[in-house]
Amino acid sequence: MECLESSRSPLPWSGRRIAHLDMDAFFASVELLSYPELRGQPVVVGGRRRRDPEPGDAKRGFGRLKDYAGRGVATTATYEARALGVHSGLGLMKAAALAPEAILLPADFPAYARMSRLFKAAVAAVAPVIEDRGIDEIFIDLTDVPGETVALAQRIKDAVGRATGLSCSIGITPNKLLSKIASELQKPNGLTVLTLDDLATRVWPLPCSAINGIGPKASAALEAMGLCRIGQLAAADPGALVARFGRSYGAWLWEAAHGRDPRPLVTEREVKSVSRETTFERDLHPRRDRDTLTGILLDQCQRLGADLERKGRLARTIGIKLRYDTFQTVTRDLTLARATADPLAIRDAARACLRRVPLDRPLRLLGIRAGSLELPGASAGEDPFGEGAARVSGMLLPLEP
Ligand code: TTP
Ligand code: MG
Ligand code: MG
Repeated sequence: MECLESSRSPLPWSGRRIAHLDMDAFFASVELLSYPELRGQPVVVGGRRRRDPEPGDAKRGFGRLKDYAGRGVATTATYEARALGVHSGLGLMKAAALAPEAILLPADFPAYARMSRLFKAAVAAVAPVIEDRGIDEIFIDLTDVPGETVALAQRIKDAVGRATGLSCSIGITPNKLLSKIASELQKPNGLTVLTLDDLATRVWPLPCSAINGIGPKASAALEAMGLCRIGQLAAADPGALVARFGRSYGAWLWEAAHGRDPRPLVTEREVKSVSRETTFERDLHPRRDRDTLTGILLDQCQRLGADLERKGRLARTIGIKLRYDTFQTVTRDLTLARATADPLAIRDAARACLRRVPLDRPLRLLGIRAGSLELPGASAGEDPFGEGAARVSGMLLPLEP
């Protein structure tokens, strides 16, 4: 409580009004636009990629989860399927045990990308300061947009609905951290406005894992310290958090629990880097789990390459981030002779970085980052380090928390 007082600003919005918008059951909802007859039913998206229709498909009808055999996972599920326990990341065979009659649809990524562009354009027409957070979510800075907060949020939801036929959930608070929490609170089709005065009643009762950036491992470690709820984390001794989680993450945990987050929105024009990172379900050892780690790295490189392509940028620097089982985090980066969006070139650079960090402890997180982004052709012909040469720098990268 004491801490809450000290963070309270005389302005109800601490000067800022930040929205987080996240589409509801996004992939599944896009599918329902094509198959309205499935509305109200449990529907799961996942498994094989979409193929061209074959003769007899129409007669066979929709596939059911119970008929699925394989190692695919659910990418998402309608809220009707979630009520039966199906969620993103769940193996489809396990999902079939919970919801055998649920309809299984293959993913159609180009369709989701199209809808993603449409909803973002619709929001931009109402409020132009947007940070793109991925296929189905954005932050919107409403500070300078005229209008009462709830009415404005409703206008944005209506604009998204008109442009796509889809529903979304919006959270509006003084910062990105709280808005990301708020948008989840009343899903689907939610509209949640919180001020710092609501912190104790609406945020502190939530589990620590409700904070974006506190994954399963960190929340387990917090739980072991007796800190299960955000309110308990806020009341914890910040020194003990730093001792357990390191100076940067420990201090961030405490600030986050107090609802403090000064980060500005990073708008498209200002994108200086793109990154992908994975926190593992269990700690992975660089030697014993080498194959798994190699697979994860390659997957990240492919995703990063696709991110760059989508943004129409090439990267001049590639960085890696590792977090050890101790929560200590190290980063390395490398400046390339030639800007690239090629996943294999990104992988080679990441491997060169990895050779420069100690790999003797289990890892809980691996991330890669593409920085010094430029437009294709921006440095054509210029190759200060010679063909294929790369300059390695040991600088610590300020990667996102
Ligand atoms: P989310 O916004 O996390 O989930 P969602 O939109 O399906 O549902 P919610 O209403 O809770 O927001 O993810 C957006 C899309 O990203 C989701 O529709 C499918 C895809 N996705 C995956 O492919 N794998 C995953 O593990 C997750 C979480 C999402
Ligand atoms: Mg969503
Ligand atoms: Mg999302």
